[in-house]
Amino acid sequence: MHWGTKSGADVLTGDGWALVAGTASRVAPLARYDRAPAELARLAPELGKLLAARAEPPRSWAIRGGELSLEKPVIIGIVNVTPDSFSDGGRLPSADAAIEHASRLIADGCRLLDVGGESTRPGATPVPAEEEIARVVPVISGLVKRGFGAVSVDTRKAAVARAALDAGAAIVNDVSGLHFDPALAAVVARAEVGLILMHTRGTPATMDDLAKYAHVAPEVAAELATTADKAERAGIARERIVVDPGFGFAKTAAQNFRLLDELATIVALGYPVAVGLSRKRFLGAATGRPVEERDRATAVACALAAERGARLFRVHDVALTREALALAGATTNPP
Ligand code: PMM
Repeated sequence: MHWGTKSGADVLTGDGWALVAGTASRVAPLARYDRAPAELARLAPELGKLLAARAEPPRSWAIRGGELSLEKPVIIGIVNVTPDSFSDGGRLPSADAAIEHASRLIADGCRLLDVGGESTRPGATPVPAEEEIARVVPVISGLVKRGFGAVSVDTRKAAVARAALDAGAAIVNDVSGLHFDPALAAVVARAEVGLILMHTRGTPATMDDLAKYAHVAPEVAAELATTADKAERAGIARERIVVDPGFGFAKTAAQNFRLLDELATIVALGYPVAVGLSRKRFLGAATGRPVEERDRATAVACALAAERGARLFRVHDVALTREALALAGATTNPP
């Protein structure tokens, strides 16, 4: 009753039940774990799904120099130039090898290339900014020079983002969700580029101990909403922001599956949603497959995420994912 008065919704209560009526924007706070009254917190995931089903997700994403259409799913091809990434570390030792690999990803149908020079797997050792710049800049400028389409830089650091943007990157993909480097938001705001804000807690060294949630999807949604507010207050336009729930980051296998199932709660925030499911450990927990044999599970997981409203898919195997997404799309929108 008290919540209803405060939010402007109409509430009718009886013995053990309540009827709440109001516009979607008035009722939406109930889908937010941090806003709903404690007794109603368990409603949040269901309400999030309901609201997401009726939400109009953004149809395009403002990146550097234009818009990326989100009418069709966007596959982001992974180009890791790290000697120690958990799934493909050390496979791309030189800039030429990375560019060659990227050309195959483009041929397979990805619309964006994500170049990363620092592994963020649990317990990974941090890389100094100069080293990270030396790894990613030659690759980014090579890709831009060849006209391979939009390139994003996977970094938590303002100095690396600045160097990558100078080399022609159109998007910054920050796995720390603006928590690691306080100077990063201003770099993105000034350059007027796209931004992916991923959810995590702590750092790669501490995140596994922070995987504690009462309700994972609404809590991740609430934390992402706070991060996106912070980005907007720093001068980054709302149309430039994509959110990502951060599969495998500060989440147990069970929490990752619950989050995937309840992804609509994240979609309900109103930003385009990206997912990074590729080869992650929780896929192995369900399939028993080692990391190098998880591309099929990745493709299936992407189709499930697409059904729940995700629009961008960061993967290693572009061809398989493209096929899975084509099937998911045809199921809701027959060709
Ligand atoms: N995962 C990894 C790295 N960067 N970026 C986004 N936006 N989302 C993710 O889930 C994500 C990411 C770790 O995976 P990798 O070592 O295979 O690149």
